[in-house]
Amino acid sequence: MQFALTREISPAIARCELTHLERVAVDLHRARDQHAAYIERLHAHGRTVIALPADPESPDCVFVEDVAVVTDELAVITRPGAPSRRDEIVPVARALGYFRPLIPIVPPGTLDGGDVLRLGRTVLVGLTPRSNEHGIAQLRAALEPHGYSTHALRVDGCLHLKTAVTAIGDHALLYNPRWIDREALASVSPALAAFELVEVDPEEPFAANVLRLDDTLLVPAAHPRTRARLLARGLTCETVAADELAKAEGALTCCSILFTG
Ligand code: CIR
Repeated sequence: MQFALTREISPAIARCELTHLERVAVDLHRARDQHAAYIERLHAHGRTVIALPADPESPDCVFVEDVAVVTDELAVITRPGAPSRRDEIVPVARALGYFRPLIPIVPPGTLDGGDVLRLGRTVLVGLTPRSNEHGIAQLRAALEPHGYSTHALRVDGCLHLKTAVTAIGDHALLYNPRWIDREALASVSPALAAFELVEVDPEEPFAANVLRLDDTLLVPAAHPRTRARLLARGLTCETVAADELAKAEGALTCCSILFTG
C-alpha cells in the first residue's frame, strides 16, 4: 500500500519561520482549501492519506516533510534546524513508528527533510542553515548499511535543497541554476552526471519544487512557464494552487511524506 502522511495547517501559521521572504498575511481559509485540494490529488493517485491534526503551538507543522526521511528500510526522525519546529517530530514519529524502525538525529546534528532528495540509492542533502555537517553525517550513517550513498551539496539563496531541485523522472531533475550549481550536481557521481537537468523558467525561481506521483508531476499553478517546459518534454503535469502556503516558504513536497507500507 502507498501512504502519504500529512498534517493539517496550524491556526498559528502567521507566526511561521521565514528566511528569504517578507512576511505577508496567509489567508488561513484559502490555505486550508488549497491544502485539501492537494490531499485530494494524493488520494486520486492512490495514496492512503494519514492526516495528523495540527498543533496550535507549531506554526509550521503542515510542512511534515521536514521532520522525517523515510526509506523502505527505516525512518530517520530529524532534528529541525529551526528550534521552533522541534516539537513537530513527536506525532510524526509516533505515526511512522507503526511502519518503520525509527532513528533520531541527535544534537549537535540538525537536519530538515526538505534538504534531502533521494534518487534511488543516491541521497543528496543540502548543506544549509537548517541541515549541518553533523546531521548529514548521522543520516549517512543510518542509510549506509542499507546501500545508500549520501552526498552533501551547498545550496545558496533559498531555504532547502528541494527548493532548488527535485526529480521529474528516474534520470531527470528540475532545478534552479541560481540556487544550486549544475557542475556540483553533475559531479556527485557518474550516474548523476548522466541525468537530464532541466532548468526552471528564470521568471519562476520557486518552480523547481514539484511533487512526483508515479508518472505524474504535481506542479504549482503559479509557474506556468516551467510547466510548459515540462509538457514540452512529454511529461504529464497536474496543477494545484499552492500560493497561500508559498507565503510561508512552503512548496509541494513539504506537505507530505510518501512511503510504502
Ligand atoms: C520553515 O521555514 O521552516 C517553514 N516556514 C517552511 C518549510 C518548508 N518546508 C520545505 O520546504 N520542506
